[in-house]
Amino acid sequence: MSRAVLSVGSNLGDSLGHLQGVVATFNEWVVAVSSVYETPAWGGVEQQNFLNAVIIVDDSHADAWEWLRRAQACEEAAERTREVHWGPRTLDVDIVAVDEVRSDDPRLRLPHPYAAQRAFVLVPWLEADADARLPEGPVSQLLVSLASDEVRGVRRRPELSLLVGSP
Ligand code: PH2
Ligand code: MG
Ligand code: MG
Repeated sequence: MSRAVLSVGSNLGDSLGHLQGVVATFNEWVVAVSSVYETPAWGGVEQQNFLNAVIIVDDSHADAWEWLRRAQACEEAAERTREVHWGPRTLDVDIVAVDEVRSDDPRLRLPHPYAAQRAFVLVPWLEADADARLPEGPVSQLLVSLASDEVRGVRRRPELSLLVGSP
C-alpha cells in the first residue's frame, strides 16, 4: 500500500479546471478529495488568491518517486512554467506525505517541509482525513498553533466542488 497526500493549487488560467484535471488523472487511485478553498497567497509574493484542495490517493504499486512523476506529469499537462519561486502558477501538485516516508532528497522532501506552516494545506487535509498527522503532531493540533487570521483566510468555496469518478 502507498498512500499519498497531494496538495493542489492554482492561481492562473482556469484554476478549477486545472484542479479537476488532477482528480480526473488520478481518478483510479483517489480515496478522498477535500472541498475547494480560496486562499490568500502564502510566501510573500504579491499575487492573486489561489484555489487549493487536498487529494488523498492510494496505489499499492506506486512509491514516493512514482507519485512525484505522476504529479509532475499533471503540472506539465497544465503547461506549468516555473518563473518565480512561490509565484503564480497554472497548477502546482505538491506531495505532502507518502505513508510514513521521510526523505531529505532536495527533489522530494517528505513530509513536505512547509506543510505544517500552511493553512492552505492543513485545512483541506483535515477535512479530507480527520486523523491526518505530520511528525510535528496531529494536523488538528497544528492548526491551533497557526495564526488564526491565516486559518480564517482559507475559505471554503462550496459552489466549486471537484467531481470524483467516471463522468
Ligand atoms: N503555492 C505556492 C506559494 N504560495 N499560496 C497559496 N495560498 N496556495 C498555494 O498553493 C501556494 C501559495 C507555491 O507552491
Ligand atoms: Mg507548492
Ligand atoms: Mg510544487
